[in-house]
Amino acid sequence: MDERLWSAAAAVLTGNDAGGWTRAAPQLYPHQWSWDSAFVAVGWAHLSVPRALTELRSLFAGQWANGMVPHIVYDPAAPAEAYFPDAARWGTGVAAAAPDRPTSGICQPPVHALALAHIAEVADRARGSAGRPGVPNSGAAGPAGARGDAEAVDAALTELYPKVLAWHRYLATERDPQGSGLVSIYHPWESGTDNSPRFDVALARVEVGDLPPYRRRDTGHVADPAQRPSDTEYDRYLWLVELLRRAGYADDRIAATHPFVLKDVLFSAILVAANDALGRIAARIGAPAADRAAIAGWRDRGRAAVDACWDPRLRLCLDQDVRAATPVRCRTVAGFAGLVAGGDRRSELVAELTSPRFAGDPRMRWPVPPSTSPADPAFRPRTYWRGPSWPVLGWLLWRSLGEHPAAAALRAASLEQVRTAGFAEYVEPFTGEPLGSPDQSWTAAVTLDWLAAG
Ligand code: 2M8
Repeated sequence: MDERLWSAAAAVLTGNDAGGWTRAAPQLYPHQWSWDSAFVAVGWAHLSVPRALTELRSLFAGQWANGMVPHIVYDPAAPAEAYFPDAARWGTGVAAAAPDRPTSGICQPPVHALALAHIAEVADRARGSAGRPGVPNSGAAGPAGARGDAEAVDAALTELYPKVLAWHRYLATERDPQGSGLVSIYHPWESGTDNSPRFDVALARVEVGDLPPYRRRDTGHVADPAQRPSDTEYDRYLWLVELLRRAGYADDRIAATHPFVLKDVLFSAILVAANDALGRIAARIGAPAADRAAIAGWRDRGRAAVDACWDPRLRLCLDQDVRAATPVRCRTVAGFAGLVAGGDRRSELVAELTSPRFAGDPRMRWPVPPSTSPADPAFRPRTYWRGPSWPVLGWLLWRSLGEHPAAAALRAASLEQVRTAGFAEYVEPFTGEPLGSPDQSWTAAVTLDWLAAG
């Protein structure tokens, strides 16, 4: 165990702890982001199981009545100018929204059930090894009670399970009215991979109308504004927000009229893995058979649909652009959706992941997957989701690889990367330069999990 790295990662989570929830990053992202908070809970589990559960509880306090978990739960105590778009810009005072929590009006990939199942596993393991020195969260590593006793964990699973189920049901129905197994997104921010080239064609079709004026805040928090999305992209992002707001965040209206609708293959794959995890939780707490059948049905339907997005030429799974009725042909990390969903393409996808088009590019400082392949014409090594590597996505792929030998190599390379680049939001893949925000919570969280797996 690398004690120094462990303590440094723990210090990032503690430093970003706002009391029951964790800022995604200290300056750039001063609120609670949905999928960040799930990854963060994975890390917290190794420090304190109760704190990890609180992270998810506080996020789900912002859940909407229709089941949607909003992508940002705002800190009402943070000044409005801390982040743009601020809560007011979303105009989410609609019937479905949580009454007492300011939130955004869109969502992000559903990592939460994975986090919840992970917390329960860490708690089970820690109880099995209680007090063994050097075993994270074994009683030796955390404050008294940090392991979470069995009854408290089961009570938390029982409390959170219906909320997670409602969230998955929302995605499987409102976001997939066709029953295709693939989730529709209405905004690149919903993918979590905001300005990935995956969205270039669909975003270019968006004609910006009478957009209320705004001032960006993000570019002031990074060393070089060129590391962030462009102003043209931002105008379109804000225009999409405006259209969603004007549609009252009503999914049926949006599905019929919104100019940007994509079947997001990575989001859909994460939902498959999350349904797998939710199925395990449902069995553990003795949930009704009808729930368990629905969860298994969503999982199987999603897995088959992700598999059908396979493109034999690019050797990746592709998003589907609903408005253009075409697959989105580009090489990005989202193409490994089939690994995350656990379908039949595993060996082909591992071969592609480790090929010179991705982690095996000999120019890479460490063999970790870049967000966009250097073989893609849109690749930019320093620009946000267009090339840099994101440790958190490396973690998602690592976790999906299970016992495959490629997993150990990816873990080792990722740990080398954080040892050198620190807990950066993203990393220039060739030079290893840390980019974006320092002390990004989810980078620290996945580091804890990688270390605990050693
Ligand atoms: C980034 O997204 C936000 C908008 O949601 C932004 O750029 O302002 C993305 O990397 C997203 O995936 C992440 O959840 C968020 C906070 O880390 O930052």
